[in-house]
Amino acid sequence: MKSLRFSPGFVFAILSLAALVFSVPSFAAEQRTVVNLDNGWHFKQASGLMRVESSSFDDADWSRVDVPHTWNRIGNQGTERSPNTNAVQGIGWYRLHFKTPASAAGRRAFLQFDGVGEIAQVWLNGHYLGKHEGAFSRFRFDATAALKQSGDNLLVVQADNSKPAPSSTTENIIPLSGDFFIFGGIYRSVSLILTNPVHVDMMDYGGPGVYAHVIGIDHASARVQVTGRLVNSGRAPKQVIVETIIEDVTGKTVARTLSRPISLTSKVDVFHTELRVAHPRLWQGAKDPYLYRIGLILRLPEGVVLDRVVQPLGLRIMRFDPDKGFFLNGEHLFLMGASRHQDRPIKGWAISSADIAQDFDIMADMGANTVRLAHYQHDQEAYEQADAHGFVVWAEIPLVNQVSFDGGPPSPALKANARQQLTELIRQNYNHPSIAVWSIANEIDLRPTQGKGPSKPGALLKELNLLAKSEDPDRATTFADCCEVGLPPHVGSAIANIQPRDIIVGTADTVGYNRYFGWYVGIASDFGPMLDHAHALRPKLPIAVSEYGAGGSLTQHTDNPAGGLINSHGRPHPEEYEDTFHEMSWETLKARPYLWGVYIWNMFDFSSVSRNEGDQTDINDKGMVSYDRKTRKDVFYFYRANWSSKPTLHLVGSRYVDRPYGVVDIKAYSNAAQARLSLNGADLGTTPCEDGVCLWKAVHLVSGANNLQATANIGGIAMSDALHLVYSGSPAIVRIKAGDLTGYDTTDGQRYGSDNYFSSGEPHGINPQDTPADERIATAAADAPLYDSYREGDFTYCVPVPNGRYRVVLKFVEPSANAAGARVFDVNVNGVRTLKDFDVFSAAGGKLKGIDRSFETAVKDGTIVIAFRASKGNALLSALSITPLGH
Ligand code: GCB
Repeated sequence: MKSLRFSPGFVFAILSLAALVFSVPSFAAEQRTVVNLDNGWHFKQASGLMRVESSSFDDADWSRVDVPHTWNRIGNQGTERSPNTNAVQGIGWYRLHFKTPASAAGRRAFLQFDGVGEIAQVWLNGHYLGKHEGAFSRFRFDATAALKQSGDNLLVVQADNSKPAPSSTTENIIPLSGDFFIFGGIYRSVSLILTNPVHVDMMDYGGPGVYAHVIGIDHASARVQVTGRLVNSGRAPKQVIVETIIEDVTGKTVARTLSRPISLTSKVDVFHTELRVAHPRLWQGAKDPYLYRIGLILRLPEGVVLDRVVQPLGLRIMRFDPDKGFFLNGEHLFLMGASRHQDRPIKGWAISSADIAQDFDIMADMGANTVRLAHYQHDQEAYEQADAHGFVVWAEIPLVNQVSFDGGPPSPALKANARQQLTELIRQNYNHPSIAVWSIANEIDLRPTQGKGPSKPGALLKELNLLAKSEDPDRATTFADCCEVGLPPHVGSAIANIQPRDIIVGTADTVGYNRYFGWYVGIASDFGPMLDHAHALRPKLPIAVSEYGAGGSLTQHTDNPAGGLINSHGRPHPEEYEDTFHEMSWETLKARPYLWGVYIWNMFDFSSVSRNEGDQTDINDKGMVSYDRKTRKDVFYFYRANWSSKPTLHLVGSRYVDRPYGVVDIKAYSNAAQARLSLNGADLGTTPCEDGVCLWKAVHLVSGANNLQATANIGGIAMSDALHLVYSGSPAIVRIKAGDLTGYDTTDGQRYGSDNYFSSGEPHGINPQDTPADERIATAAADAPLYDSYREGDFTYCVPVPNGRYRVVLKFVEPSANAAGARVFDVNVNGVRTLKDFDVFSAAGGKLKGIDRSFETAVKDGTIVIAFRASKGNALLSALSITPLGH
């Protein structure tokens, strides 16, 4: 027997194995017994408690809880933190009394924890069983000696999610930081597993002890190599026979090996065998996620079954090509999907199987064929869902943002913890066919980019890459880079020379780029050139886009996403901005065949205590779907229209009911060739749908209720969708707040809509974004907020209004010039020069003073055209108001 080079996977409770058909009688009492320990815990969130593990400790006043459980509660609707928030990071205690099962005599006992945030220390009947550091992986303790032969047992767990800081308990546990909350508590299931003294290894980094590896597939057969770690905890060597079976989905045995009697000694023995599946049906992703099951059965030569472990088996070959992308079983597959975090409102990480299944159903419905399970190991059920749905998975460890607090190399203890968490990830998930890549880090080059000093992750990344390759030589490695030097224009280019700084792209087999052009940096059109540059720089490196995204709030809206500056780290986050961002980004990404995959950040809004954004608090709102999974944002349907073959027709903007403007563009996301629109029953005609978008321009709303209905025939299926809008304005009154994304209601009740009907110019604010409220400069004007944004440059407004005579009022403020003459421009209204050589500074009598100019004009062709042309500096405008004369 050789030692095991690679491993893990996942253990099925023996209780679920009834479907296996064996040639010998099975003796259930000799196999595994799994006792669920989820219910009836006592809990207290407290530090400084003494002797909690003792049976005499009084927990009468503690709360009664069941696990999965967390004490934290993060993230709420609204712009203030909810009083129900619990962001306390520290210690929580759990105590459980349970009875020794009758079948325990003479057997080994293991306590299994599927996930505890973040450090777990465990005592059974006062005996210290040990500590596990890391919030995401399954772990086990051998509890045989501590378990009572009969009667009542006391299990005590201390969970510690202290915030990582120098000298904290978590100072050497990854992640040291990250844009997600580390929930404290026993947030996944707990069980007691009883085995025969001769059993498949339970102590292999939480792995299943049975690892199947596809070594070759052709049309005639698939060869599967199986490694089993076999343990004999008894004193004397034991003769066993190892049977391995592959079953198809109906439970029929399609391959089988039976060993000669093997003598198991008291240590771990590693067993290898090879099976051949004739005429294999491949695991083909979403097209045909066909799963076999592989079972390893340990029995005595006379037939008594001692142990069985069953694992999923998918026969598939995955490959990455730097120019052509990803190949599954020899066929090209463009991986399109999103990242998923595991939390939900109120429950935090303590989610249910149904929650996990729902997440995968939602992703499948969007048409995704891949998922990045970010930024850490998810529940086993997530990987099972991926196997079953046919999602290709990016799996990763939580090595996020930094490897040390001071920017230096990681400590030996942190390195050891990263190695442990990577080994656990790989061993526990080795058998999932859906997993394509092991990711060893995320944005580990962020610190220098944020100006927080140097970054030295290089040596650790190399080490982790080697570890992943030695654990699993067949799977590719990757990591998500945020800030590689030398890819202009991008995050970090301005401080690219901060040294010492490790160059890390190229360390793993592939790389993913996390880039947010048009959100945190630059504009959406920077994305393509950046990717092309990266590809040219390293032509042999397969690259993906591991993150791109924009916030989208359900209650904040804009009439024109180009109308104002987005405040990426603040408020508002109009939903329509997220739509446009993704329309533009997807156009760029789909045109780059060398990318092996693209991952939207993120599938679901998720909690993060550093976020006060959009209309929520402590939530990152870049999801396609809301935090509670109840609302699919409009952008979800954009991707569904582009990614899924399911008929899709979705009118955009249903949450933006009360509209300020009477003339609007109506948009639907659809995979129809064309769609028809009606308004209050009147036909508005058909429009072609291109790249998933159907657009009806300049639809005239009526006063009051506007019931829009879109219809389309998609592959013979009649589809329709409705949109209800309200327009309570008058078509002859148009008020626009220039340079602003959401508009403003004046103190006397006039509604200025968000910037609209313009071409050219750039939006600006008087105050830089994120200026604290008490530091914001106000304009000296009657209604100052109306003047706090502006459009600047040479630009034109074409405002639709009914024919007639109008008063036009233009509102200005000089935001920056300190003297007259720096900014001089003309304004033409419907071809008539209305302002000549206008200088706001002079007219207003200084900087930051509001000044209005008012004119009359006549409209004969349904539009007022107002053109701004500068002769010195840039023209600008803060707001405009159009009202009919005599109004
Ligand atoms: C990133 C990080 C991710 C953040 C995301 C964001 O690059 O990898 O953890 O949540 O950006 O939304 O800023």
